[in-house]
Amino acid sequence: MTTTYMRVQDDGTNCLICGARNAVGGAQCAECSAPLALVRDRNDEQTQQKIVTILGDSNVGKTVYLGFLLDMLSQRASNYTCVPIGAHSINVQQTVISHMAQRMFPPKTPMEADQWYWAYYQICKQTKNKQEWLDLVIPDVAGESLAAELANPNTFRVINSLTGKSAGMLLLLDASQAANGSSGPDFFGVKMLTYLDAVNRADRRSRVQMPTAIVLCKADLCPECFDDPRRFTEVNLCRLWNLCQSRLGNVEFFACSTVGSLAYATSPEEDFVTTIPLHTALRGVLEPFEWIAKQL
Ligand SMILES: Nc1nc2c(ncn2[C@@H]2O[C@H](COP(=O)(O)OP(=O)(O)OP(=O)(O)O)[C@@H](O)[C@H]2O)c(=O)[nH]1
Ligand SMILES: [Mg+2]
Ligand SMILES: [Zn+2]
Repeated sequence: MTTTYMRVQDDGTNCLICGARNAVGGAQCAECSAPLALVRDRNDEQTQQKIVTILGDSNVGKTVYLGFLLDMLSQRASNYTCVPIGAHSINVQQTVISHMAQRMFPPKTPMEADQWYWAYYQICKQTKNKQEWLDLVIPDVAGESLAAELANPNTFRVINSLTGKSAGMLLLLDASQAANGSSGPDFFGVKMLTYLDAVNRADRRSRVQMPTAIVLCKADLCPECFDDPRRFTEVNLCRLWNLCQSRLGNVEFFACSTVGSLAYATSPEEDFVTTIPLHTALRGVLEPFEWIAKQL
C-alpha cells in the first residue's frame, strides 16, 4: 500500500492586533477587523512594529488631531522623515486636510471597526549624529465604540487588543468642556485609566509604565490651558489627576489646538448649528507625539 502525503500550504496571516490566524487573501482580520495589510506591507523585518493609540470620547478631536499630526510629520516638522506604508495609510491625513481646506471638519468616525482609518508609517528622527527609524501603527478609533467597550468590556475585541499591545497612548480630553465645569471629560479619563489597569492586570503595587500623554484638546477655546496643562488638569480634571498620580508611572500633560478661529452657522430650515473652522492654526500637535516617540 502506498501512502500519499499532501503538503498543506498555509500562507495565511497572523493579525498584528489580536494575533488571530487569517486565511490567504483576506483584507481584514476576521476576528477584530484590523487591516491585514499592516502585516503584509511590512518591509523592514529589523525594526519592531509599535502601536500608538489615540483614545478619547466621541467628538473630542481624535481624527482631526491624527490627520494634522501625520501631515506635520510628512512635511518634515522638527526634522522628522515620514514614509507611509500602503496607500490606505494616507486616507486619514487626506480626509482631514481636504475637509479643513474647504472649511469643514471631517466626518465622525463610524462605530464599525472595519471602517476605521489605520495609519502605518515609518518615521525617522534625524539628529546630528544618528538616525532612528520607528515602525508605527496608529489607528483612528471611534469614540462611541470606545465608550461602548468601557461600558461593556469585550464588546469591541479590537480595542481590548489595542490597549493591551500599545507601546504608547495619547488620551485626548476636551479642555473647553472641562473649563466650563463639565465633569464629562474627567469621568471619561478616569474610566479609561481604570480600563487600562484591567487590561494590563496591574495591581496596586505596580503602576502602568506605558508612556501616556494626556492631551487637552480644543485649547483655543480656553487658552489658559497652554500656560500650564499640568495645573489645568489638577484644577479642572481633579479625579483624573489623582488617578494619574496613583496609577501611571509615566505620564505627561499637554495642551493642543488645531484651529485659529471658528464661525457658527445655521439656516432657517435647520435646527442645528454647524461649527466652521475659518483657519487652521496648529499649536501643541507635535509635542505629545515627540514625548512618546522618544520613549519607544
Ligand atoms: N475649537 C476646536 N474644536 C475642534 C478642534 N478639533 C476638533 N474640534 C471639534 O471637534 C469635532 C470633532 O472632531 P473629530 O476629530 O471628528 O472628533 P473624534 O474624536 O474623531 O470623534 P469620533 O470620530 O466621534 O470619535 C469637530 O467637528 C470640531 O467641531 C480644535 O482644535 N478646536
Ligand atoms: Mg473620529
Ligand atoms: Zn485581529
